Amino acid sequence: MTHTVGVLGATGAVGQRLIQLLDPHPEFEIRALTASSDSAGKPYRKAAKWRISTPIPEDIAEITVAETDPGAIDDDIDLLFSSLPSSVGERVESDFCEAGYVVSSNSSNQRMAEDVPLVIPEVNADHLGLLEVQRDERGWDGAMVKNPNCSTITMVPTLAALDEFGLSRIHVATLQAVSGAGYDGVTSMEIIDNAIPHIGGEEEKMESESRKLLGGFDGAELSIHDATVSASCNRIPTLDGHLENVWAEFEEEATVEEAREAMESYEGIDLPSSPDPLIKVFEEPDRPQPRLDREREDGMQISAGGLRESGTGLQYNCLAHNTLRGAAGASVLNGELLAEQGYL
Ligand code: 2RA
Repeated sequence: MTHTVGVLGATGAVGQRLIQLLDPHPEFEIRALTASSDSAGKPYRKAAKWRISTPIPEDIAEITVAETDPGAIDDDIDLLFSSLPSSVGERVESDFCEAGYVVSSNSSNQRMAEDVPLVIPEVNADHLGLLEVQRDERGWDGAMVKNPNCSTITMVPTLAALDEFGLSRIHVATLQAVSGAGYDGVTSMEIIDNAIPHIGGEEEKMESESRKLLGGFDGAELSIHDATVSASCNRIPTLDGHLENVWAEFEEEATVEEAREAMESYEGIDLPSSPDPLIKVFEEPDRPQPRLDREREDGMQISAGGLRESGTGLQYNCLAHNTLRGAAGASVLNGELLAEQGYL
């Protein structure tokens, strides 16, 4: 069955990636695009400064961009994907849900709200049950599901695989690509020969979102995971792909071999955009690397490697394509989960 979908914030970097992933898509058909009022009223080909290497799909190029307002789009849209800047999303996403739309959002606003499911389908698909609580509490006809920040998505599936040993303490240092900050082309050259520490609130996002994603859901309430998470986030001159160094400590002993086996055998989910396997584990200690490994499984696979004993736990590195798996692809997967579970 095909569902009609729209993209809120369709001219931005993640909005463009959403269009790339949704046209074509086996379950979804794009019918509406919105952007800021400067773009509204223009055909998409004129409104967007298209940065993706393949051309704008022909059927998308002529769609007239609407204002990001529930009154400006058709009400027969089954699902809206949102890649709005957080401050705009904070203001308007709830209006769309109140007006009856189901929203799968990459925007960071409300990710930690108690009645908003923050979901990576392969990790905590059951948290979608929180939508019943959301409906009762907010009185919405629509619904809102969020995916986490790209740096969080890169690490959490590997931690979910290792949680059978009882995660107790996690430290992580990130090396994040410039596309995560919206740098492109010539502007990204500004960071050559440099690295920028402490990049705008990423640390707090990783620390809080990871514990929510790994927490339990009893059908009515979420519990946050007990592990402590401590993050340091850095921007480096890579175009796409976030690489992360993780140190994990456990309640039970976990050997390198057991950890590798747990990651390799961690089950994915059967959705159109989910990779198989979810986690690729490299034997070579110098893999994964962004340029070599970010496009695996259409940019949707998580890679890990360099597993070794360190201090009182294990150390390893992980990688994901930040605008595909970490943003647009994450929202699309959540949309596929909503469809599969009958929310559309
Ligand atoms: C980044 N926060 O800085 C972005 C991605 N969501 O990489």
